[in-house]
Amino acid sequence: MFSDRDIKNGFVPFPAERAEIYQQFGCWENETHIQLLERISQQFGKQLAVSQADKTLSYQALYHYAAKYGSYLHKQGIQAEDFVVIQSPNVIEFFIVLFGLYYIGARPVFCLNGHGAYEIENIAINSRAVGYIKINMAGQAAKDAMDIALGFSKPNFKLWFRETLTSETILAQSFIHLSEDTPHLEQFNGSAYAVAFLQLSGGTTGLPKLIARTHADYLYSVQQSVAVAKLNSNSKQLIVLPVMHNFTMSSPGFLGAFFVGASVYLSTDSSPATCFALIEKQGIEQVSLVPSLVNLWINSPQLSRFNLNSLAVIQVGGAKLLPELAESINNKLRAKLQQVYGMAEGLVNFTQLDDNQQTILYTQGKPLSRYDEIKIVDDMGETLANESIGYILTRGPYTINGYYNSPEINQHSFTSDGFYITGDIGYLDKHQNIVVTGREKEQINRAGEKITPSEIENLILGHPAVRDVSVVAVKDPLLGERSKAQIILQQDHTSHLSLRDIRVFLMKKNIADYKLPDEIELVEKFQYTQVGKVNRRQLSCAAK
Ligand code: OOB
Repeated sequence: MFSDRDIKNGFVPFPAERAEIYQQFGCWENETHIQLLERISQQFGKQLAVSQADKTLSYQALYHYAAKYGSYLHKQGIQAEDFVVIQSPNVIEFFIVLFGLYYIGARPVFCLNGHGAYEIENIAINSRAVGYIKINMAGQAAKDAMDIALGFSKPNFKLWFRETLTSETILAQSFIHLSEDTPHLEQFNGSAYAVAFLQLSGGTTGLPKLIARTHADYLYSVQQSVAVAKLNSNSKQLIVLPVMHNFTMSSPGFLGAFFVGASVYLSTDSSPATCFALIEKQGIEQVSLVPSLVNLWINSPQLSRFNLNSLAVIQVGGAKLLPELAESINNKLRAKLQQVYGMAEGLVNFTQLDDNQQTILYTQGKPLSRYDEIKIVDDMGETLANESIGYILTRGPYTINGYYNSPEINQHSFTSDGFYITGDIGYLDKHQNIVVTGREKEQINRAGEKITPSEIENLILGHPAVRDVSVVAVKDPLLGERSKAQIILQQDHTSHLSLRDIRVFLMKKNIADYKLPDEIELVEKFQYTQVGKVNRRQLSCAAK
């Protein structure tokens, strides 16, 4: 069922006995992403698929352009099963590139738009990508292309196809050119059980881990999300979170909208003024937000200036939503809240739209699929009774069974019977709703964007004034959490080290902005003693 080549390259398949059950119960459809778009474009051809600023694409046009762009990529040498890193803001061209890749059976590797050359290079090497496509807002191209080029000059880096496109180039130039010159290629109809794309895990140690999802398992999660979010072909969805995040893509996300022929409206900026104007103008009904954005929106003076009556449902996820903030969605935005607790690794939970208020405000709901298994365990791995707090483990028809090409990490990220150890802490209430109460994994959740402290610590250790560093989460009223670097200076280092010094030092490494510490503190010893936290600088000296 699963491809031998994928497995050889590092994909961990579902174990046969569970795969058989999921298949028997009809979880996995035999449809790939491009076949989904093809089917929907036949059914809803003229319907608006996606719109951004003054640009629009009907389903028919999106499919048509995807075929064109796919043919162009093929002409450039990109083949079926090749991995291609893509990076894009929330612009309409992203959809053409995405489905262009799917059209020829190539596999996108999704990066966040904020990722710098440091992350992109590592991700490209780890995924063995053969191409990198960056889509920019108009006017940004030259600067970003140069940033990336800096990182790409490493000798072991063999990326051979690179393209930086501005919004203008794709639609206005490429396609006029393409429609005349490029031979039209047949759509690649590969297996639904093949790896469809790679996504990034928030990560717990070092660099982000790669998550390989198949068409069948991912589209199953989309189909279930559509049902629980009650989307239909008349729905109008606003996308304001980064378009390549798993939440935005599939819970229910734009794939959910596409699944039923609904219309997607993109916003390149998340400010209340821009988004409220779009909601009012287009009659938006559904949007997904992280808690920090809810906070920003409900406290905005702009709120009273717009008519947001069309807004029916707001999904909130990515980080813990506090009950007071949850309540304001109903009171101030006059929309129904649907809490979403999910992860790129798979498992997604939703509160139901008709749940009682208590459940909607205080829980993260139930898993998407009746075949999802959730276990709450103690330190010994023993399953706990309902309402007891413990580690959240899961397995099911759309949760990965191992990170891509990471056998060592997999040994401690999964139990021997195939449960993924989420690193989250919580409990199941008496109605089987999950409540996330905390986190055990080494991670900072900054407005829904995940930071791995050790990744930043390792970079900061490279600063000559730093003897040791510990990056920790600090509670923040707006972001939920912000990052703080506690730094012990070298003994002979008397000069002051400022936040700016550290940020400038890190910026030169081309890392994503959201990973830059929000504050620093110079300390004699670490304030928070964490289990297993050691002075790695000393260790590495001792090892020499
Ligand atoms: C989503 O996915 P990721 O992969 O960026 O992050 C997953 C982690 C979870 O393990 C948990 O620590 C945290 O983000 N998280 C939440 C949460 N939703 C995610 N923590 C508390 N409450 C929530 N509602 O963030 C993601 C993927 C799909 C749908 C929604 C979110």
